[in-house]
Amino acid sequence: MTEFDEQLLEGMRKGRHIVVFTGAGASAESGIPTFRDRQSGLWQKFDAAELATPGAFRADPSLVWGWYESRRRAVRCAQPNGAHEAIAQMARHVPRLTLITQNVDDLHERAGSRDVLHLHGELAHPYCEGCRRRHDFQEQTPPDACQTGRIEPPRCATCGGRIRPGVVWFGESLPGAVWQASCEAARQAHVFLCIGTSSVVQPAASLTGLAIEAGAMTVQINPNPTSMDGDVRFTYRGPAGMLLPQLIEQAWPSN
Ligand code: BJW
Ligand code: ZN
Repeated sequence: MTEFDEQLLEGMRKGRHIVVFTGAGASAESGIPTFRDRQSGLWQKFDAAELATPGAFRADPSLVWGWYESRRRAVRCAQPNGAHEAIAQMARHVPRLTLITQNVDDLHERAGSRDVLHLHGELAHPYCEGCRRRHDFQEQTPPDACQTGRIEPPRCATCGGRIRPGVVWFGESLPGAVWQASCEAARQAHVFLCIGTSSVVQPAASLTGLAIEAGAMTVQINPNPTSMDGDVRFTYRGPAGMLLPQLIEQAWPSN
């Protein structure tokens, strides 16, 4: 059992606005691989330049679409873990909670969080390259999670353009309104929690700096060192699915 600092617990009880900023580590205990973990990270096995850039999709659409489909299917088969559930629960204890995620899965929503700010898009919401209309999957039965390999991307029902994954690739801008709302929330946060992110991808990682500048109490939960170790006030080393429920229980004991 981790004992959280009393100053933090007090800050959470009194804070009128808590911002939670999550990365791939928040979904790791649901079986969704992170990007940069040494043994299991996606970028250990796959080349980001061949899969997660606009140029990669132009060069080999079926390779890229197939890879994102296999990840979307894996997410559909996964379940939210204790971290997602604790964050949804935290929202019930505070006047205002803003959840900002870099994750492209929907596990926060499936745990009960609402109005999640998805900085890097969503696997479930691909859109047309031509007219940018959202593409809806017509799935009668759960897709086969084991199917991998190349899949030809579907075509847009309106303009015939190619449908692309609904995520933000390297070199692309973040969705403007989501980014603006995230910066505003970070600047107004009383407590800012970074959960399961290596904090190396910009501009997302700069949100923590905005919160620090604005005087927020900053906290990090991660089993490994991160680039923010010297900057945040409280760091707790361990898996978020285990530590976040303990944090909630210590901040707002149930009995
Ligand atoms: C646990 C755990 C457990 C494990 N519990 N924790 C040089 C300097 C600065 C910037 C750049 C640069 N060169 C290029 C850039 C820009 C680039 C960038 O930042 N690159 C860096 C890698 C250097 N950024 C961009 O391109 C962004 N756009 C942009 O800047 O636009 C302006 C521009 C325009 C034109 C040209 C150039 C710039 C867009 C970034 C988009 C990121 N996209 C991805 C892929 C999304 C689609 C997909 O899913 O495939 O987003 S990359 C990937 O990284 C994904 C993630 O959201 C993102 C962040 O990763 P995250 O979540 O932190 O995961 P990990 O794996 O890094 O960390 C997991 C953590 O969990 C670890 O710390 C573990 O320890 C921990 N953990 N188990 C708790 N149980
Ligand atoms: Zn279209």
